[in-house]
Amino acid sequence: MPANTDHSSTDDFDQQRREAVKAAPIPLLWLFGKTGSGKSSIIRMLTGATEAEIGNGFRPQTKTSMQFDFPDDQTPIARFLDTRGIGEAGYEAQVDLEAFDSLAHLMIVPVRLTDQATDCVVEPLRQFRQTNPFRKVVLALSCLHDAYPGEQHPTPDPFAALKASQFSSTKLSAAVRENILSGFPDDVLTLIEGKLTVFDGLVDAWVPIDLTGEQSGFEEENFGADRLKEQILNLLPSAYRQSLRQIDHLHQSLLDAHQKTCAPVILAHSFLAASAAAIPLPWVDIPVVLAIQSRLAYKLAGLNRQPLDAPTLARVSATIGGQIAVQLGLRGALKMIPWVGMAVNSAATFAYTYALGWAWNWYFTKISQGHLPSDEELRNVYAEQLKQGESFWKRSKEKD
Ligand SMILES: Nc1nc2c(ncn2[C@@H]2O[C@H](COP(=O)(O)OP(=O)(O)OP(=O)(O)O)[C@@H](O)[C@H]2O)c(=O)[nH]1
Ligand SMILES: [Mg+2]
Repeated sequence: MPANTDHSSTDDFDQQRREAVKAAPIPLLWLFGKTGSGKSSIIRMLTGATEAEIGNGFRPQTKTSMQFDFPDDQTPIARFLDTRGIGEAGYEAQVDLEAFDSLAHLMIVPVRLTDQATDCVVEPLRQFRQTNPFRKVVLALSCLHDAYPGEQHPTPDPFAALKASQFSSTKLSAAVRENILSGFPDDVLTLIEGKLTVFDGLVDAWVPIDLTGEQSGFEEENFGADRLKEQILNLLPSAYRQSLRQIDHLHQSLLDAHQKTCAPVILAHSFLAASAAAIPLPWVDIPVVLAIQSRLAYKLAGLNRQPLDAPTLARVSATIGGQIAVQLGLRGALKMIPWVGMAVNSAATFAYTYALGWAWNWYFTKISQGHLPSDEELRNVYAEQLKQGESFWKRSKEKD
């Protein structure tokens, strides 16, 4: 087979990758809240990324806003806008609005329950709402503990008895106060009602949260996290839900810290490969999918602190993917390979990339333990993960 690498220069691939990212349904969540309101904590809770990863990943957008792409900006599955300087001199909401209005799919507005100086959030929000009444907004009433310092949350969580629709109303009925939320002190409920009144007409749902984090001494360190996720999924345009759902699903099923680091990387590449395969443009074709897959292999090598050379890449990929030519230069030859028909299908490309990623990850783990996996072992791991990838994709599609 001819290996004409000139077709697959890095520039060429990068251009195609950028187009694939543009076409992929990657949710962009706009966090709009004062400093210390809990924006970064919400990003951490939703993605499982560490504080350092989030801090290092921010890229400046406007004068007062930054974007964080998860797991990275090359192959993102979710994007977050973090607005800073709200309530400070010189903050210009109009500038952010112009920059993000057409991009953001959902706004999350964290407000500390006990914060009484909320005009600086309410006024820009009113303006955003007038300009774009269709984009949904979630009010996250954060830091509940500020209202009952040092005490645990009531158990069982009284909010769990509220229906999802009751979080879309900005009124707490007397019946809800007395029958459902009576475990909270009266003044806490009054604070909540106060906030709901202030944000009446400006938000589509509200969620009480308290993301105290580990080592805080609280029994429930992520109070309300699931409710917030549920509201975000409810309010996001449906095309954008899938990737967020997948992050969560993965995190729930992975206990091992190393796997948790690799999982978003595998997921993001699988997602992007699936998007690239779905783009109905002649230039985003199989080599992009292959390039994304080999980039994934290199990325996983890095995360596992293992070297990866071209012969190993070729050997392992050929073993686990059947008779696949992985060299990026085989653009012409690839058209003749039987599985091409399969690879242009998004669902199959997702599962295929997902399985490849986990098989690579398993391979590097074994190598680091001093064991060179046999072809058969690799094929078994790959086959098992292929099934997982298929059901993963199916499950997250079914919920829509
Ligand atoms: N108890 C409690 N603490 C929280 C909550 N959310 C955030 N915090 C804490 O409040 C502090 C600020 O939270 P961040 O998430 O960094 O706030 P931010 O909005 O990103 O702030 P800036 O980056 O300064 O704009 C941190 O020490 C958090 O641990 C919450 O819901 N409950
Ligand atoms: Mg922050």
